[in-house]
Amino acid sequence: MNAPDDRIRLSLDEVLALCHEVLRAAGLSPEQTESVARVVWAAQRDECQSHGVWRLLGCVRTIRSGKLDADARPEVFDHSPAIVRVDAKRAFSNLAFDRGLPLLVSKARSVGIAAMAINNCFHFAALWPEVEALAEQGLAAIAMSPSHSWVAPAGGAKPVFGTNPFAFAWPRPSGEPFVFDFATSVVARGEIQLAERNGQPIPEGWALDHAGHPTTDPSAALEGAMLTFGGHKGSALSAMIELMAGPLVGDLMSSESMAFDGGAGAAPFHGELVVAFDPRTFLGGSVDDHLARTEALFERIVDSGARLPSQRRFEARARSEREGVLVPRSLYAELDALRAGEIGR
Ligand code: NDP
Ligand code: PYC
Repeated sequence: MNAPDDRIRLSLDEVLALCHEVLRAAGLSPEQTESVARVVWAAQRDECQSHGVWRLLGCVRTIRSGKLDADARPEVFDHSPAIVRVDAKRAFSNLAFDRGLPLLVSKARSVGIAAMAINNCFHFAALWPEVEALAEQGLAAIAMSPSHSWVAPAGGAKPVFGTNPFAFAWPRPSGEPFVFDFATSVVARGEIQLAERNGQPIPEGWALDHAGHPTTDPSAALEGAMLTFGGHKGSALSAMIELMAGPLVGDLMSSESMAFDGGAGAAPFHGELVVAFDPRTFLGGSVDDHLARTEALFERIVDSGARLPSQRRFEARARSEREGVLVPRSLYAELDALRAGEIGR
C-alpha cells in the first residue's frame, strides 16, 4: 500500500505532458495520442484512479501487442438519418469517438434521438468523458460497451460477461451535468488490479476464485470470476450491453474479444454504442420549463442527505485544478522510464 509520502505531486500540465510523452514514445500517432491522453488525463484529474495514468501501462502493452494500428485514422460514415458509424480501424476508441461526435450531435438535434456505433476499437477508458461531452452540448446521453469475459452471470461461477460499463448524462441549465458511469460488475476490474498492485485485499462479494469460492485475494479474483452488481439485475443489464454494444452494432462480445486477444494482454477489442437525445427536439418551446422541473428532482436528492453521482468527481476536479494530483512514486518511475523509452523495447 502506498503511504502518502510515497506519492509525488504533479500539476495537471505535467500529467498531460506525461500522458503525451508515454504514448508517443510507444509509437502512437500524434492524432491518436491527443485523444487518448486527454481521457487518461481527465480521469487522473477527477481522481478516478482505475482509469487514470495507471492505465498508460495497459495502453503501452496494447500498442506493443502488434494488434493495434498505431497510425490508424478512424472513418466516419453517415449511415442513416439517426445513425453514425465510426470505424476505429483497430485503434483506440477515443479518436473514433472524437471524430464521430459532431455528426452524432447534429443528428440528435435534427431527429431528436441519434446513435453512434463505434467499431473495431481497443477500449480501455472510462465512459463518463463521452456522455459528459454530449451533456455539455445540451443533450442527454447513454454510452455502453463490452470488455473481456471476466464476470460470472448471477448464479454462475464461470466468466461470461465483460465488466460492461454504461454511463448516463443529463444536461442541466447551469452547473455540472448529472452523470453516472459504472461497470455492471461490482467494481471495475481496474480496482482489483490496483488492489493487487498495492498488496491490499478486496472486499468480500466482489469475486470468486478459480474453484468458484468467494475470495478477498485480488490475484485469485483476477484468475477466477468477478461478480455482477445487484445480483440478477446487474447480470441482465450486462447481458443487454453484450447484445446492444456487440451484435447490434455488428461487433464482438466480451468472450469474442477475449478470444481475439489470445493471451496478449491487450485492451479489450470490440465496439461501443452511444445514444444521444435532444430535449429541445422532444419538447420544443416547453423545454426550459421541463428542464427547470428536473432541477427540483436533483434538489430533493440532495435534501434527502444523499449525494449526486459525479459530485465526488467534480469536487476532485476542482481540487486538482488548484493543487495538482498525487501519483504513487513507483508508478511515476515506471511511466517515466516508458516515456524515456527505457523499458520493454
Ligand atoms: P464506481 O462504483 O466507483 O462509481 C460508479 C458511479 O457511481 C460514479 O458515477 C460515482 O460517482 C457514483 N457513485 C459512487 N458512490 C456514490 C454514492 N455514494 N452516491 C451517489 N453516487 C455514487 O465505478 P466502477 O468501479 O463501477 O467503474 C469505474 C469506471 O470504470 C467507470 O468510469 C467505467 O466507465 C470504467 N470502466 C470501463 C470499462 C471499459 O471497458 N472501458 C469497463 C468497466 C469499467 P463519483 O465518481 O462521483 O464517485
Ligand atoms: O476496469 O473493468 C475495467 C476495464 C476494462 C476495460 C477497461 N477498463
